Amino acid sequence: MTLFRPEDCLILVVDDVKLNLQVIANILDKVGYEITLVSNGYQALERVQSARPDLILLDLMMPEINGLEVCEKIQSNPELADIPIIFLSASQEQEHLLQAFEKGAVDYVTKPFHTAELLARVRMHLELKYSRQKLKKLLEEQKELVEQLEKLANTDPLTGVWNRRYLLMIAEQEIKRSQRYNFSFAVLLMDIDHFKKINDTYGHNIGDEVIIFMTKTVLNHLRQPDCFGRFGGEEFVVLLPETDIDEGVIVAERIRENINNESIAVEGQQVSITVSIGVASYSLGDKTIDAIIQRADQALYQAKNQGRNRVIA
Ligand code: GH3
Ligand code: MG
Ligand code: MG
Ligand code: MG
Repeated sequence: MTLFRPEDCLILVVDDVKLNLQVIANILDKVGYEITLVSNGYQALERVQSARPDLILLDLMMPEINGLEVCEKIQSNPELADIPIIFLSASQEQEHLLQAFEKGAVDYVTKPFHTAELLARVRMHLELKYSRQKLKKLLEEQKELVEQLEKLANTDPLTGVWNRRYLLMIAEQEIKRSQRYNFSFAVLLMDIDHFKKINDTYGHNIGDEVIIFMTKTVLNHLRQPDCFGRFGGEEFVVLLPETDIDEGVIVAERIRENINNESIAVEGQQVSITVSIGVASYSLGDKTIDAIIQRADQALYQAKNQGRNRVIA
């Protein structure tokens, strides 16, 4: 399987000897590669930036700055570092070869070279480069897919807020954090008052819209670390990290008041809802979230019993 066509590949050739440039250019041209030529290290650095070649054939011994320095400079730029550099050098010295690889070269070919061998090496390094790019793209796509799946698994489709699964997972994490650092954290359990009446009066679809509207109101009045989600039906939960029960009551009261004050236009009339909220907080000895939710549920039950549209801790 070929990953590239030679005419789509630009090869930069760097050599201070004009004849060398011509010979190499001829060889590459016959195969169909695109070529760009420069005759010193400074030009090479400029050309790499402006032309972004797919591969570089780099002479080692050049006046002013030599190939090793050029290679090092290119490699130190993250935007250019994935361009494969093949040294083409008259030097047979082991030390030069080792330095070239140390500076980040992918290969080292000595002059005079065999045409077929040079072309085979160029081809192999281009193939490796394109495989790396393909793999990188696949990994990015996979990462995106995983993120999408995670979002799907953790959010409520109607409102876009977190779902019960996610809320419980975060709550368990908060319990561990609270145990370790001796923090407190508050849980608000919120239920829309007489919601059946909204459904009975306006229909289930309008009921859905009212739920969506309500979640937006709540989101507008929460802090960034707070975790708000749908626990089920028209019941919602807010997790407040590093928050004690008194502060939790203040937040709950603010949410209750904001929902009470706002209304949504439905079929030409303003519909407003109220919520009741039960507040509980983590206390030493709580091993799972169930115990805290249970206390919040009892508080919510009392809020309903005492006339609704209120907060009870
Ligand atoms: P209370 O004040 O005691 O909470 O009265 P309520 O009428 O709200 O009673 P309850 O909480 O028991 O009932 C909730 C109703 O909410 C029943 C159910 O049909 C409705 N409901 C639950 N989920 C949805 C939903 O996703 N969309 C709509 N439109 N209605 C829902
Ligand atoms: Mg030279
Ligand atoms: Mg209700
Ligand atoms: Mg309910």
